[in-house]
Amino acid sequence: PTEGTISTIISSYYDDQCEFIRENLTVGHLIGKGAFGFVYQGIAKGISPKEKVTTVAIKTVQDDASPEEIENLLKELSVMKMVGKHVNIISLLGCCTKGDQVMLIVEYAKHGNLRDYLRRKRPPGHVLSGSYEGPSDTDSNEPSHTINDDDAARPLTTVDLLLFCFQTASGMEYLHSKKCIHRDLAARNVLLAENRICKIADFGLARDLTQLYYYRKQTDGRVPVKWMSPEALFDRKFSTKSDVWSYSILVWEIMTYGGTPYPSIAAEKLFDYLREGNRMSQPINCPNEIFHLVESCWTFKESLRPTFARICEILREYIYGSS
Ligand code: ACK
Repeated sequence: PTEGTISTIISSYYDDQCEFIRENLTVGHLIGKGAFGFVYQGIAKGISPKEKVTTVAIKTVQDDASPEEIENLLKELSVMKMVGKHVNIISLLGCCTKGDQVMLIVEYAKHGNLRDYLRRKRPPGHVLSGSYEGPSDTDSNEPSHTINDDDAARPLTTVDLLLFCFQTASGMEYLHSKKCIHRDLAARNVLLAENRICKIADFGLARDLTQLYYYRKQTDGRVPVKWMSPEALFDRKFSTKSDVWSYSILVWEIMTYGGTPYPSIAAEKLFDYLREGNRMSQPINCPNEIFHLVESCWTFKESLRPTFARICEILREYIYGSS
């Protein structure tokens, strides 16, 4: 790959409307890294009309990234632009494509990912529904996100958990209305912003789900297959309905304060396990009505699963009452 190839790719994505002046962006500390690249915290001057400076998250790729990796980041940028803004999704604030490095500037979520947040907030002595997977990996570490929030000290109630379910469903309803399928909905891909607002992240990522690595156990013990519907798992058929299945696993994660799904089932046994009709059990604090909803979302036959519009309706009624 030559310099020329890369700059041609970048310039084909150039959009004046979205471009942010590089000099007004200060890149701060690293908050996340993965196969995709790096996420930094940063400060952007004048990016929002509401304030002089805004704390932002900056997504970028390694210095030695391949043209393909750069293009994936630019594709993510296009999807984010196409999707637009909703309170329950991480929105795009701008991008820098002019300099030597492509950077996506997105909303900053101060509490980090929902899974680790729930684990940090797990009430002492909380009994997991047969899914205890050892001490949570963040228990002894201070999170890299600053938590001196309004509400950080307050324990989570069942209503808070149900609000997380509702907010993520609202974000997904919006995403689907924009013809975007997530394909990797899980608590690790939901971020928590100020005032405990859930925001769906990484919906624009290009994912090669046909790759074998996706089926292998990840180094941190998470097995992505456990969020995948049977038809996604075996026919690579991703749709709004496979997102609904993943959502049922997400709700289960929320109600168990970040429990690990099917801890005793090996990834390669999962399909048979599900086909035989086995599912996870009802978390202790999960109300019956909500568990019925979860069960409808993990119906084997995809056409019988509800839409996110219907899920939102049910949750809204349960949380706020029908009036
Ligand atoms: O809990 P975390 O630090 O929160 O772990 C992940 C990590 O980067 C890899 O995705 C963090 N992260 C990603 N995007 C954002 C964002 N927009 N705001 C705050 N943290 C983010 C995430």
